[in-house]
Amino acid sequence: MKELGTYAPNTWCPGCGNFAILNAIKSVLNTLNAEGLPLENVVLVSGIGCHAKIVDYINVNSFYSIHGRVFPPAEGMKLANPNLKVIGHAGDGDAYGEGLEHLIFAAKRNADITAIIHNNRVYGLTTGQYTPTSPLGFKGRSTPFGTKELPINPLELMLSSGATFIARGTSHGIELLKKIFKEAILHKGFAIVDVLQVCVTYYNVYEYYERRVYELKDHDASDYNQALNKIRQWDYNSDAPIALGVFYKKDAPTLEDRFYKDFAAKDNIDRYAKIKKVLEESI
Ligand SMILES: Cc1ncc(C[n+]2csc(CCOP(=O)(O)OP(=O)(O)O)c2C)c(N)n1
Ligand code: SF4
Ligand SMILES: [Mg+2]
Repeated sequence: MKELGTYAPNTWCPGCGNFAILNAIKSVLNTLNAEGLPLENVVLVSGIGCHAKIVDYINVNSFYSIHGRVFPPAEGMKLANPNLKVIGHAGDGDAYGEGLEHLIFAAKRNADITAIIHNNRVYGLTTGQYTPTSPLGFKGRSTPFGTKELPINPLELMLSSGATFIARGTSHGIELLKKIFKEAILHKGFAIVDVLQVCVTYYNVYEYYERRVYELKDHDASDYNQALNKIRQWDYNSDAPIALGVFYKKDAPTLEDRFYKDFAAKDNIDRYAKIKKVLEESI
């Protein structure tokens, strides 16, 4: 396995589910590299949170953004250089809280990027506050008597927003995670993978997941209604079975396809020069 490690000391808690995501993504990048993807064409983008440190631990190009803003820079990079594989690592607080509108717009535009959500259903870095996917009654630093609100189902929201690849994995199923990550990264269009990542320190639901998860079988991921039914089966609050795998997959024009089509070279001007000229003229 090619060395993708860095000099940065790892500061995650022992047993944190982020380790599985780190190992899975490193393994997938190595596989893709062996299959012809130059690693210099990969950019990882992160927000702020425990999850975000992942970009410090992988030796490829990366961009540390700010909390809630993983996807605007990721979209910009892909638009500016469509040869890149841009992978955004966001937390649940990051993507489903403060950055929710950016996530919806990335899905709506079908930007050709991958979103990996480290969904531990808690604000880990800031020591245990509730997030949009914490269950009703969640007791944490900001809600000592338990939350009084239901969680959102982020994948249902993604389906209705236009995401063209929607999947779920867990941090204790690394082989499935690798399979899903690879498929998500190779998907042309906006791909989101919600990873139920266990935070052993502030919300350890390892056993809860162990008892409920199952892998999707005989599921037609091209069927919107089947995807919706499976996504709705567990609402991030109930005790229902939790499906893992690819819920939905669709081919559709991407933001970049549409953008570059308008600037297609009808003359000898290079497409980047042409875009620059149009932008300059519009200022
Ligand atoms: C713009 C901005 N808003 C809020 C914060 C404070 N903040 C930093 S990390 C964080 C929560 C992180 O939770 P999550 O995104 O779920 O990541 P985790 O630590 O659980 O991986 C918050 C609220 C910040 N640093 N910047
Ligand atoms: S606080 Fe939770 S998410 Fe953060 S490193 Fe520790 S176990 Fe992982
Ligand atoms: Mg979190």
